[in-house]
Formats: sequence, C-alpha cells, structure tokens
Amino acid sequence: MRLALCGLPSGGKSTLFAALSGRRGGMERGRGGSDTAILPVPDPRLDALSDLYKPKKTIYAQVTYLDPPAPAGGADDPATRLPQELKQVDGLVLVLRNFDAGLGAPTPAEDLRAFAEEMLLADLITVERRLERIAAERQRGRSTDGEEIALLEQARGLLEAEEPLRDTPELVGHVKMRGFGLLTSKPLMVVANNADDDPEPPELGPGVEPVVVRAAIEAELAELDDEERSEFMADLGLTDSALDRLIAASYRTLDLISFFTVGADEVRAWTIKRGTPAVQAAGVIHSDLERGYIRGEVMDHAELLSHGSEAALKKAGLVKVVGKDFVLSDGQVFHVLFNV
Ligand SMILES: Nc1nc2c(ncn2[C@@H]2O[C@H](COP(=O)(O)OP(=O)(O)OP(=O)(O)O)[C@@H](O)[C@H]2O)c(=O)[nH]1
Ligand SMILES: [Mg+2]
Repeated sequence: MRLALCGLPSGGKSTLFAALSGRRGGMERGRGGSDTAILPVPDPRLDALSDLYKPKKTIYAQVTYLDPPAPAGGADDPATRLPQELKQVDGLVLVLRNFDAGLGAPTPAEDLRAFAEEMLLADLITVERRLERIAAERQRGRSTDGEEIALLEQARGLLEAEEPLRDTPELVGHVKMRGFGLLTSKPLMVVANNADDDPEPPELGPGVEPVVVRAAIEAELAELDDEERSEFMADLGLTDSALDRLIAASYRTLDLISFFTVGADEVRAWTIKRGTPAVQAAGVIHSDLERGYIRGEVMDHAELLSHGSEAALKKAGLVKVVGKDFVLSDGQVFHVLFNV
C-alpha cells in the first residue's frame, strides 16, 4: 500500500516525511523521484504470536509513504501544479499547516478547502482532456467506447458540482475509470501539523477529523535512540507516537485489515482490503496459493493465543475450514492448503 503526502507548500510534508523515515524502516531517495519510506506496521497481535511461535523471522506488514518533489511545471497551470506521483498511489495524506513559525497565522480549514479545489480542478482537466481526445477520434471516423464516454460525463458532472468522486464508489470502482488516477477518487486522510506546544485538533468543518501530528518534534524524536526517545516523550507528556497513529489511520482510511500466517520459520502479517475473499488473500502470500487453492484454515489470533497451540484449538473445534469465498476478518490467522 502506497500513500503520498500532499498539500499546499510549506505545510510540513518533508518534515513529517523525515519523522516517518528516520524512525524505522528504510528510506530510498529515487533519482528525481519521490522520497520513499517503507514502514513496518506496529502490531501487538503479531508480537504476541511471535512470542508463542518463536519463529526465525517475524515480519510486519508494510506501508509505503512518498514525499513527491514539487512539480517542475509552472504554478500557473492547474494541470501540472500537483505532482504527477499523486496519481499513482492508493491513498493521499493531506498535510495542513497548523503552526506559525514565521510563515503567518495558520489557516488549516481554508487550506483544506483550497487543496480540495485543486484536486477537483486537476481531475476535471484530466476528464475533459480525455473527452476531447475521444471526440477527436470520432471526428476521424474511429469507433469510440460509449460506456467510457458516459462514465466520463458522469464524472465531469460531479466534478463541476465540486463533488469528489470517492463519494460515488460505483463510478470510481469501474474498471474503465481506474487507469486515470483521478485524485478525488482516492481515499484521503487529513493530517494537522500542529505547533510544538499545541495538542488540539483544529476545527476543519463537519465530518473532518484530522490526525494531529507535531512533525517538527516527531522529526527530532526520530533521531533519538529508543531509550532517549522514551524519556523525551515522557518529558513532553506524549504517550503514543503520532506516527503510530498515522499508520493506524492510514489503515482505516484505506479500509485495510491484516491477517497472519504462523509457523516455526516465520510469523507474518499481511495486508488486504476489507472484504477480500480467501482465495485472493492467499494470492497476496503467493500466486501459487491462489492458483492452486484447495481450502483454508482460519483461526482467531486471540483464541490461538489463549489456547496456546493450533492442536488445542482444533480439539476445541475452533479452527474453521473455509472455501474460496470466505471473507477474512481483521486479526485472523490463515493457513492455505493448495496444490499446483
Ligand atoms: N514549528 C514548526 N515548524 C515546522 C513544522 N513542520 C515544518 N515546519 C517548518 O515549516 C517549513 C516548511 O516545512 P517543510 O517540511 O519543508 O514543508 P513542505 O510541505 O515539505 O514544503 P514544500 O515541499 O516546499 O511544499 C520548514 O521551515 C519547517 O522547518 C512543525 O511541526 N512545527
Ligand atoms: Mg517538501
């Protein structure tokens, strides 16, 4: 899963990125591309399973965050004002400046509206350009796809009415719309980047609940070793890391869940979209498991922990045998029986 940081200039995207990438996991700086941080998803359930199995390896699920470079194009052209990289991710993290630091009094609610408008405009341009190309094709006597035109016109109508496309799932989920990378179709998570001494979420309007971070402090925390960090956090009265909350919120925003595979070699968390059928979940582990899927065995991680072993769980009748269409829930342990 990949999310990109976005927002108006100087919101603190790169500072937040430094906090994210410094903390743990790897950071890659692509040539001319986005700064990329691949972060393990902290998960106490996985830790507990790992204590039980004592495997050679414990592997956390991962989330990738990108900090795209500012676009090279002119600020006057709304078609190129936003980084192209935003089109290629699964979700967007909108970072709002809620600190002054010599940049002027913060106006996060206004910035949110302004950036939302930018995204609507960028999508409208994408949709109109595609419609123009189709019209030109038709002029030249080529055949065109009526269904695609109808979908694009529906999208144009919504965008002109300033409605983000994500609110119309049957439209954005349509296979003919996916390739456009329309920004307002992507899950959007709002982050308030607060001043160092301010823990309160800003008022952003009805239904908008930001994740509050203090990126400057978090970036400093990221540079400390574990012990120093605990002390510093205690001094600041911080109980949990904003970054852990950010990752958890990314999961919620993208409607993701984790399932686990367990064994003596490896205890591992995997990420799927909520509602994914078992056979596709198996495919996340390996394509052979999807192709050759026979059946699955599903256990609840808490029951496995309380019974102490799979054998005990089986005896208690708590291992479910499931077919291809079974829908996994968050926190289930999954074994796949397959044959290729
Ligand atoms: N006090 C304070 N200053 C911050 C915070 N986050 C960022 N800044 C400062 O705000 C300025 C802009 O931060 P950046 O992280 O570069 O913002 P950005 O969104 O990456 O900016 P662009 O990439 O230019 O769009 C820098 O001078 C940061 O040091 C914060 O949480 N608190
Ligand atoms: Mg930056």
